Parts: sequence; C-alpha cells; structure tokens
Amino acid sequence: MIIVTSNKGKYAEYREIMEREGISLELVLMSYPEEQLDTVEEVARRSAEFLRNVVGGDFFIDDSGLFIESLKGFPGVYSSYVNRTLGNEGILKLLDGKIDRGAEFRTCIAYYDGAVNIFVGKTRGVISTEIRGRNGFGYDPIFIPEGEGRTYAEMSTEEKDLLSHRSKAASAFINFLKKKKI
Ligand code: ITT
Repeated sequence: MIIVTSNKGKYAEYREIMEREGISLELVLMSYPEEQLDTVEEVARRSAEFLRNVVGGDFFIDDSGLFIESLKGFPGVYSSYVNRTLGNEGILKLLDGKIDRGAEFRTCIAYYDGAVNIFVGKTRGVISTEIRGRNGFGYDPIFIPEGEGRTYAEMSTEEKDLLSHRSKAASAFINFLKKKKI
C-alpha cells in the first residue's frame, strides 16, 4: 500500500498500525498542493483527485487538523500553515487566560483505488497549558486526549495509537481493505 505524504511522523504511525495487520507500507515522500476548503474531508478528497494523475496505481493520503472550540475551530484546515508559522507556542498564547480549552483532532484518509474512498477519525481532548513531551510531531506536545492526563507527546507511539484520531480513521480504512479482499 502506498502512502503519499511529506510528513514522516504520519508515515511512522501508519507503518506501525498497518504492519500489525499484515499490510506493508511504501512511502512516497512528497508534498502536494492543498486547497483551502472548509473540511478535512473536502481537502483530502480534492488532494486525492489531484494525485491520481501523479501517482501510478492505488494510494492513500491523510489530511488532519486540530479544531479548537474557543477559537471557533481554528486552526482546523489551516493546521499545517499555523504549525509552521505560529507553532505550539503561538497556539498557547492565543488560548492564554481562556477557561475553555476543548479541542478535537480530526484525520481524514482518502484512499484512491479507481474511486476516492473516505475514512474519518476524531479524538476529543483539551489543549495543555504548557508544551509537554518529546515524542510524536506537530501539535502532539499540546494535545491531551480525553480520559488522559498526558499529552500525545508524552505517550509512546503504541499508547497514542490506542486512542488517536489517526488510528480510528486507519481502523475504518483497514476494515474496508479486508472486506474488499473477500
Ligand atoms: P502531508 O504532506 O501529509 O499533507 P502535513 O504535515 O502538511 O503532511 P496535514 O496538513 O494533514 O499534514 O497536517 C496538518 C498539521 O497538523 C501539520 O502541521 C501536522 O504536523 C499536524 N498534525 C497532523 N496529525 C497530527 C498528529 O497526530 N499529532 C500532532 N500533529 C499532527
């Protein structure tokens, strides 16, 4: 199975989840233009439609975003740009003094196999008040999933996989692949 991404952290997580299910993963390391649409589903679908003429054969991509409630869903579909510009420090500054720190991480997988198939995973949580942990990537050091006291970055990859937005989307995707084989 081919994954197209510029993000090696994502690839590492998928490799762990999918190889456990006996699916070997090949990385096509490249970035592609992401249209600024309203939802991760629309962004993922449009990106897959663009990439089908670039990548030969079946592949999937992952479009993810962090939606912070008191910021009306920001950074959401702008998560990549905001991570590169404001970074985690910038997000914490935006939330300075805010009592409501609720947030949701969303992943949308778009799998192209002649048609685009969409799988979504969501995990609710809160934004921490400080940067914590060294594992993972991106917003991991500031996102505490529901029912946990630790940020994603304070967990091992296996622990993050047990509750992450990405692993939920990946489970739905893997179920689809299994059914397709039957
Ligand atoms: P692609 O090439 O796959 O698009 P990207 O890093 O641009 O890689 P996204 O647009 O999906 O990916 O991600 C938006 C931002 O959210 C980006 O800065 C990621 O680092 C971050 N992100 C995505 N998944 C994450 C996760 O599980 N934990 C922390 N940050 C994450």
